[in-house]
Amino acid sequence: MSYVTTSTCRTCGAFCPIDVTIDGDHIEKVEGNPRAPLYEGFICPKGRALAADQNNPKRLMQSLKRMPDGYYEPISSEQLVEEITAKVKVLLDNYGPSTIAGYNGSGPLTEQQAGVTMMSSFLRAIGSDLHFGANTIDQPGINIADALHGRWDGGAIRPENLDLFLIVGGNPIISKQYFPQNPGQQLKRNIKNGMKLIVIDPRRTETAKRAQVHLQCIPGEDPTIVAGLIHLVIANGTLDRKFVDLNTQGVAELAEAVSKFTPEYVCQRAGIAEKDLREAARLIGESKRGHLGSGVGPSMATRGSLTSYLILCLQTLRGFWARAGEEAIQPKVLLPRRKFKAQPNAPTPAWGFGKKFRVRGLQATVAGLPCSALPEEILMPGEGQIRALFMHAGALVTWPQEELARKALESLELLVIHDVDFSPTASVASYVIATKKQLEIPVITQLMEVATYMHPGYGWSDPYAAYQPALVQPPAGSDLLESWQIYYRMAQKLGLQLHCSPLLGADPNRAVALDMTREPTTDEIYEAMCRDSAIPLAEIKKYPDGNVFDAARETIAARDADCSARLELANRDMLAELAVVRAESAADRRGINSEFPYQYVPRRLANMNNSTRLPDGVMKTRYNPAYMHSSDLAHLGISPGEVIEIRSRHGSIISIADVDDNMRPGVLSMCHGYGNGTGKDYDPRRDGANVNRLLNWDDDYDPYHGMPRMGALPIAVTRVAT
Ligand SMILES: Nc1nc2c(c(=O)[nH]1)N[C@H]1C(S)=C(S)[C@@H](COP(=O)(O)OP(=O)(O)OC[C@H]3O[C@@H](n4cnc5c(=O)[nH]c(N)nc54)[C@H](O)[C@@H]3O)O[C@H]1N2
Ligand SMILES: Nc1nc2c(c(=O)[nH]1)N[C@H]1C(S)=C(S)[C@@H](COP(=O)(O)OP(=O)(O)OC[C@H]3O[C@@H](n4cnc5c(=O)[nH]c(N)nc54)[C@H](O)[C@@H]3O)O[C@H]1N2
Ligand code: SF4
Ligand SMILES: [Mo]
Repeated sequence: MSYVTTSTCRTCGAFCPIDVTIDGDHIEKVEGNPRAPLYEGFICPKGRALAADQNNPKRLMQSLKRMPDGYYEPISSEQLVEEITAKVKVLLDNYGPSTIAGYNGSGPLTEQQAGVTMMSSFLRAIGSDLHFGANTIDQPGINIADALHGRWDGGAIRPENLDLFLIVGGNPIISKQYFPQNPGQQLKRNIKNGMKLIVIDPRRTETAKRAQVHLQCIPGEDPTIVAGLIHLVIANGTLDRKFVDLNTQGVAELAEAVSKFTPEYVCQRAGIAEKDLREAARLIGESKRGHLGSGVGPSMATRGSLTSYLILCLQTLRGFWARAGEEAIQPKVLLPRRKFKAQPNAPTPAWGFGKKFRVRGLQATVAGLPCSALPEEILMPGEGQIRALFMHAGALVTWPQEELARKALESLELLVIHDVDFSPTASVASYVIATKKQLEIPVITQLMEVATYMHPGYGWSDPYAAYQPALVQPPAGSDLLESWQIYYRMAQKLGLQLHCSPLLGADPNRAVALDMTREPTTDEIYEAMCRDSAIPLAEIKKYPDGNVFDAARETIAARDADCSARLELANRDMLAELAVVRAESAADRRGINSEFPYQYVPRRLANMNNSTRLPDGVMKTRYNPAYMHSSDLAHLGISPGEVIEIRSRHGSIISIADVDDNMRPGVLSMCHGYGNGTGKDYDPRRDGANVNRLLNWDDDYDPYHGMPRMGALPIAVTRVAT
């Protein structure tokens, strides 16, 4: 007899509430939950595919061990813990803790929330501070800019009150970033209520199609365009004088720095029409309650920190921040209460923390440890060489420079990968830990509250939270672990004490010491992670559809009488970088020439979340097409569906061309997370292509967080004779 129960989809950060039809331990169907608040029953194709995913015949049922001949043999979870612990012990004894690192990717982070805390606690317990993540190949500039500019303690304006939203290189309708709950409907409703939408993107995206103004720019020109907008807003006399005088410093220096970013210069350089730029500036200047954000586009195009910094400056110049007496967005529910105040938090240092890596002189920044140091720190002999890595990610298809990633991961003395199937990255591991899938694990929504500390585009503007239990048992005959279990069991065997706490926003001294004599349940770990939460977890558990908890609403308090903090509009490093932009030759910087006449840019696809793979036959296309404008395809003599070669100064891939007249001519758009095949068996129509082969860690990397050029990349495109 089948029945319907509720859960939360954790495939991406939107955390949509779902109705799950179950028969015994078989998931029959997954639909949106229309009774849940805020989401209006929304679900995307990936959410619906959870049923097929759960029943994927290719899923890992047992953990695997790499044998000396390179083949993998099943290993029991008991034996696996035994062997991995023994290897860790040898490494600790011989080389010390700084040779052991952990890495959490993004998909696994949302699905295995207890895993992150426990990996982190384990590393701390052995004395290693090497806990890496994907943030420094994502949007680290947002964190850098926040620190350099200072944060408005009242937070952003509530989305339903916005009269303007500007997005630079992001596509919320597909990615959900900035409008995580049913973005299409939210945007539609806001626009109907008078909100103006401005999109800066070389592609006429699903979001751009709804925009009043779409600046379909040349990739990589975001600092130029935002500087031009700042120039116009100041020149038009539309800055919020009162707000600026009370809360900021450096407006005169900023005005001077952008003065040469005249509309003529900006539009000529960025390939956009002057009337559109002026219209955008007029809308920004006229609006009272705006929000300006950015996605991965400008971050991947290099100078992401500068773009994010300029966006914050523009937002502040217009006073687009929530004021005293208003209801705050992103209040905490499963985290300790956070108070909001209508005043600035002064800037803080952004980079140069802790150990200096041997690679490119990189250090930790407010965006975390530099991912770009990791492959070479694994390969480089000597003091500090990383010899063991615990990884929960798809690195081989999500890190730039696949060849180097492969070489580094294969050279490790111990590489432990958590995985749900035998992914490309699993295929280089010493051990692959067969991991439970999301509907076999209880869920809390805490992680997306944590995410608000790192990125403004996640979480809920209302105090929403949900908990649902695990819905089904893993398949009969399987031997699976949740990702946290290995860390607890190793700690137990090594006689170490682990602690459990939320990742951010909590008092570290209040972390819960776990009972190391009896293994906790996931629910008990969640209890510990939610210690001191604004609403007790037990209360949240009473609402199987999730709920908005009015008791957790927060009103923004008035400014302290003695507040003297100011938001910084003229950070020296940022303005120096801006001066470099203005002084350089745009053509040289872009690197377009007769050998590489096109530009590659990143994008997300509706049917794929990073490198999380869906079972065969669920989606119409399995691969990641290379989208170009029809005029470019005609010029190259390529028809849609034909096999092409894409070549950059660093490498080449074989892909399948597709037509999209929403592209700016001269630009090729392609999604990451696919394809790691080579040789005769490789079929780009089955496997897709790994765009990370086109990239290189040394290419235009950021001097602080180390993220290299991952977009606005010069490429050549040719037809491959079949
Ligand atoms: N060229 C290029 N590269 C990029 C990007 C880009 O735009 N262009 N984007 C970057 C960004 S923003 C990010 S966040 C990273 C993301 O990349 P990663 O941080 O690597 O994260 P995912 O791709 O989500 O990780 C999915 C992998 O983890 C495995 N896995 C193991 N356990 C689980 C589990 O419990 N659940 C799930 N779903 N998977 C599991 C899956 O099988 C799959 O192999 O990629 C970055 N890389
Ligand atoms: N369906 C789906 N949703 C996802 C993900 C996924 O893989 N699939 N990944 C999740 C993750 S990890 C992240 S970080 C977020 C990212 O969220 P978004 O940033 O919204 O993601 P994208 O859809 O890649 O949007 C980037 C946009 O930048 C544009 N762009 C490219 N280069 C440039 C440039 O130089 N300048 C400008 N102005 N624009 C440019 C691209 O055309 C694209 O439309 O999405 C999350 N949500
Ligand atoms: S948007 Fe799709 S993948 Fe993301 S949580 Fe919602 S249903 Fe899941
Ligand atoms: Mo990301």
